[in-house]
Amino acid sequence: MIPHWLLIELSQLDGITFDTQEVDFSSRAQKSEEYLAINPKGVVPTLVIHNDDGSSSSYTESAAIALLLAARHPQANLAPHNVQSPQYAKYIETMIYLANTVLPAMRDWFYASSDSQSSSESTIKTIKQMATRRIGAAWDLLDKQLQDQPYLVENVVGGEWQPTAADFLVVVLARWSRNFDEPAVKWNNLDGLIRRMTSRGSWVALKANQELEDAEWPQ
Ligand SMILES: N[C@@H](CCC(=O)N[C@@H](CS)C(=O)NCC(=O)O)C(=O)O
Repeated sequence: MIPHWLLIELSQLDGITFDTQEVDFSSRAQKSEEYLAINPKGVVPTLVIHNDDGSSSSYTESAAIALLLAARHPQANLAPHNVQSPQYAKYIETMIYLANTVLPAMRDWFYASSDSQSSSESTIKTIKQMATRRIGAAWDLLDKQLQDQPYLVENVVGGEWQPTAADFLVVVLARWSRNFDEPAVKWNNLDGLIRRMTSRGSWVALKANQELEDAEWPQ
């Protein structure tokens, strides 16, 4: 979802073209020989970039793809421009925090049974509890980071705050928590960010493209 959303954003602002290909989990297409050739981890997402010389390169890891897209298209202002600035450092720190802490905890929550290869209800419950605790602690921290500012990282262009790739990524992660006992929208500042980000035209296009079953999130 994160590469797709950013690509829609870039195609609107920067005129880049892309297409998407669904990976059918029900037939385990993510583990097929053909797919493993472009992503040996056997997971989504994969970004394939067609190079000027006719070759193509594939890239994996959702947060890395987000960083890459932001860096390759500076006109879209998805990252602070000055790599020497404290704002850029905060941006990288936030992206790594989301990738290192929140994403793996989400993976643990959703894949508690298959990744642990356990059918023990108590094992699965413990994994989910640990993941939930980590995710809640992350929402606390990110909510504080949003105190008195509209986006996670100061990225002011022409006098106006612009969202960075970190804001797009956190909203995707927040959506995954929508059916948790404590969804991210329960944190006020995060809720504000989610509403700001999901009012973008690119989110509306993403929802239509992905035919999201819960098109009404956030309620
Ligand atoms: N660290 C990877 C994790 C990717 C991941 O776990 N993707 C899930 C979907 S959200 C997946 O492909 N699951 C299918 C599987 O594990 O077989 C990333 O951030 O790109």
